[in-house]
Amino acid sequence: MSQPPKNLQTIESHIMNLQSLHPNASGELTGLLNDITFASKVISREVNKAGLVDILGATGDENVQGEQVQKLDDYANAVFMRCLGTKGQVSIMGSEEMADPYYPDTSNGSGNYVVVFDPLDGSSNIDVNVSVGTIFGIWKKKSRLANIGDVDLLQPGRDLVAAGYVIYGSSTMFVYSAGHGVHGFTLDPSIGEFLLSHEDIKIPFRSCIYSVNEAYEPKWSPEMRDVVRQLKYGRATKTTRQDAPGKGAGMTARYIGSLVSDFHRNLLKGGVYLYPPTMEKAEGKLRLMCEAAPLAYIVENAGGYASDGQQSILEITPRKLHQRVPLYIGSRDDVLWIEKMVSQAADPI
Ligand code: P6P
Repeated sequence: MSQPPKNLQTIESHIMNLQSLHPNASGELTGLLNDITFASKVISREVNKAGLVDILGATGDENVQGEQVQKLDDYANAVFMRCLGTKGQVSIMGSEEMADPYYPDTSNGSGNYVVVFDPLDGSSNIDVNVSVGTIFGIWKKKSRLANIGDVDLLQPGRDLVAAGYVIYGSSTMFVYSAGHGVHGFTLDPSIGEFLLSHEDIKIPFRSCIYSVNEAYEPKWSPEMRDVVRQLKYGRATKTTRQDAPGKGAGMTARYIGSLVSDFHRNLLKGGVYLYPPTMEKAEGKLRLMCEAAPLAYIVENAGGYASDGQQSILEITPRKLHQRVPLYIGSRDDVLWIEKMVSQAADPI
């Protein structure tokens, strides 16, 4: 007989405990977070049987990003659309899979919340059985319901009230923060519950891992080439990395090509993920609202930092829903150093 897990706390009870920190809370955010955990269980079931049924491969359509839409992308987006805001809490939904925002019916609720999500990031990896993920951010609307619009949607990450991601890997994990630490829950499929497995996650101050697609090196700026060279050979401004035993002066490289997977590993072990701009993509590839800002909120609540090379990701007010940004995210010491190297090159005086 296996021993019962020491801590049988479900994510629902954890979220309820957080709600008790806010005596005036209406319970709407709690309900919304529970909607998201339910949606991720439904998506997890489908992702984990991919390959067994005809849900692999592309639909033949292109999304607003000009990328091939995978069947599971569509499915995951539909699940989020159907499961979120069941009590009228959500007045605007933005999805990486939809060109325009969606305005749900709020007649039976307050419409207090705005949710932006990437329903299935890294989905091109599904066909080769690599982990993929969901990323979400939750803001509070600023206007009266009658005047809902871009001022409510295009908010900086600094104003997030909660954010999180789900990683569909060797196990399905739900990691979130509502401003009181970062907590990870692992799905026990036998009971259909997310159980607390990583309480109060803190990212190591220094990295021992760097994650970047080095195939683009010829298209980077000279200072970015120097940054990655120093990550390999050891930073000129640092002594040998005592915190990376056996790694000598530099770090080890890990790049899965699935942002949630690379981010999650770096969060737990200490690492820095880089998606620099290139000559073709001056703004980088990753989306500010549905990828960079939610993960920046998570990493800052875990003691890390996220930058676009000039400023904190959380300080950027989006110009548009699908705005892209360069992204450097992970262990605080290394991301601050990268931001210094990049901003000095941009403004050498
Ligand atoms: P590249 C997946 O398409 C994604 O948005 C992230 O999940 C991933 O980190 C990145 O793009 C990979 O991009 O250009 O290295 O293939």
